[in-house]
Amino acid sequence: MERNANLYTVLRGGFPSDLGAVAIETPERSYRWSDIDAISGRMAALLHSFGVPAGARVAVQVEKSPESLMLYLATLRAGLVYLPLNTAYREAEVAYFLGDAEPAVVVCSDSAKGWCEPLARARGAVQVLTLNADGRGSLTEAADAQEPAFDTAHCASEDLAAILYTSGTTGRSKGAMLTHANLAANALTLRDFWGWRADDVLLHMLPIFHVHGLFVASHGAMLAGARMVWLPKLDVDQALHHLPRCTLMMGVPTYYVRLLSDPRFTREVCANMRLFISGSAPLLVDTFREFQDRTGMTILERYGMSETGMITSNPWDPARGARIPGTVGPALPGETVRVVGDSDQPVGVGVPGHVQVRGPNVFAGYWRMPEKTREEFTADGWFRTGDIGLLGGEAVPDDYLSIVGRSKDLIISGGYNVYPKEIERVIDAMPGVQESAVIGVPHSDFGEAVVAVIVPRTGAMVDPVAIQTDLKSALANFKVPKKIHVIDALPRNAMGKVQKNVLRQQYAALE
Ligand code: MCA
Ligand code: AMP
Repeated sequence: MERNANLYTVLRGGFPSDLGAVAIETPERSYRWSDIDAISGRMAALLHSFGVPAGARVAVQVEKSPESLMLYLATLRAGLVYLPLNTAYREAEVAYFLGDAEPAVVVCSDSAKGWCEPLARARGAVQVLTLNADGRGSLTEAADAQEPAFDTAHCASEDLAAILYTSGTTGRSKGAMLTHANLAANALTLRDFWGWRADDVLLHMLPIFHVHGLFVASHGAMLAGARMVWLPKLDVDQALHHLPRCTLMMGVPTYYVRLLSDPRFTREVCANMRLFISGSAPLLVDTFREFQDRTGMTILERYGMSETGMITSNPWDPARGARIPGTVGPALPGETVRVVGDSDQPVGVGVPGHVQVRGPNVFAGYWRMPEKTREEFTADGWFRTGDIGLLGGEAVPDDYLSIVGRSKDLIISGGYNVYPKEIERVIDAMPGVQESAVIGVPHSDFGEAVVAVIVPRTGAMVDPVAIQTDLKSALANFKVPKKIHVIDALPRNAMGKVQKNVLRQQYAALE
């Protein structure tokens, strides 16, 4: 029989021989490596007992807890497909994901069960379970009655492990299908490229419904057999408390901006740290330099996507090269990156173009969107990232990539992606609104902030505060514009296209 490509088997291979050692530490309690095996085993046995077929989806919208990580591992072990959902998503957003992915099992918090269960059942879910921030709920209660030993399901490399929804430029989210082999390839590469060690202690403060916190951070620690200090979210006080005994931290740029804004964040606090990693959004060169001045340490910036996991990274090992601010480093081993013009022909070094990638990490396509999948790949198999970048440049090695823009209309706010079209559609449907344009403007904390510019219908009055309130009930909070401007007409070019660059300049001064 072919070797078991189940990602859990790969991760399990990294656990230390002493399974009694602490694997995850929260402010309240610790979990040993043997607990990961046992708790994920009991949960996998429970999922298995539902009799749903291999490849069925398990959709999860819960607060971060060690048990929510175990649920992810259990889903892998049972041969099912994990579908994590941002806890900020509102009912209408969740309804879309459940309708599109048709999960057999849905896990939500007790407080959301009232609205989530009918939605899930109406879309074919056979089981709706709960898991709360304290790790309790009907899921853990039922799992406790199962045996801890569970034979991890046999998977082929191309079997799906997870579907991650990433918004589309049309405003309709697409499910990126990631296989066991995609995730394993990226995790093993990063373990070596970042020099993960068994004695590392990772400060884990990222949410685990996205690639960064769920895959990049957790997989790395598990593969290295390294301990995680597990906090529910970014909390600067907690970070300052735990950093002195940690060696590694990952965050979106906002995490570093917030640490630097606290004078207690000093060289002494970081004395035990060996690596700070930033990604998901551009790290400003000013933040990079201020961090160096304050701590004596150099942030490592890397670049990735939901569809691909990590693509490029500045080196950890100085023998491989320097960490250069404003760049995201060379392609990771085993991957190839190219920068091309509009006709997919590579452009020269130092010339900006579309970034494309190829490698074992690149996803298997968008869930039930074969047409969209075809569009996003070139005829010879390169994935179009939608980012604009350049290789090399002044005082930068030729294989280092810099991200200089995006061809996709995307705002990244505090590491969360916001697609203007989705918000414009909701605003445009509101009474009194003729049309709208949603843009991103520079923001000192979130990197970019969402701003809406609205044109009322002739004779109508629109109230920005009322619009913001209505948007909050329809959309996740991070998508709601921090500011709304009402104007008479949107600037358009000769082709009639809205000139968002003009609006971005005009409304840049948000703060
Ligand atoms: C919270 N708010 C936000 C955001 N987060 N608004 C805009 N952008 C955000 N990211 C809202 C809150 O709902 C609240 O609204 C107000 O802003 C202030 O909230 P605050 O308490 O400051 O927020 P927080 O709870 O501290 O969260 C900020 C955060 C969080 C810690 C930066 O957003 C975060 O953890 N971001 C990480 C995202 C991430 O993991 N991305 C990885 C994607 P109100 O005042 O109205 O109540 S994976 C990826 O991109 C790829 C693959 C990659 O390369 O990694
Ligand atoms: P998502 O697939 O939703 O997780 O978002 C992926 C996008 O985040 C990429 O296509 C980039 O636009 C952006 N991104 C991730 N890392 C970086 C980085 N280090 N610098 C600039 N943009 C980044």
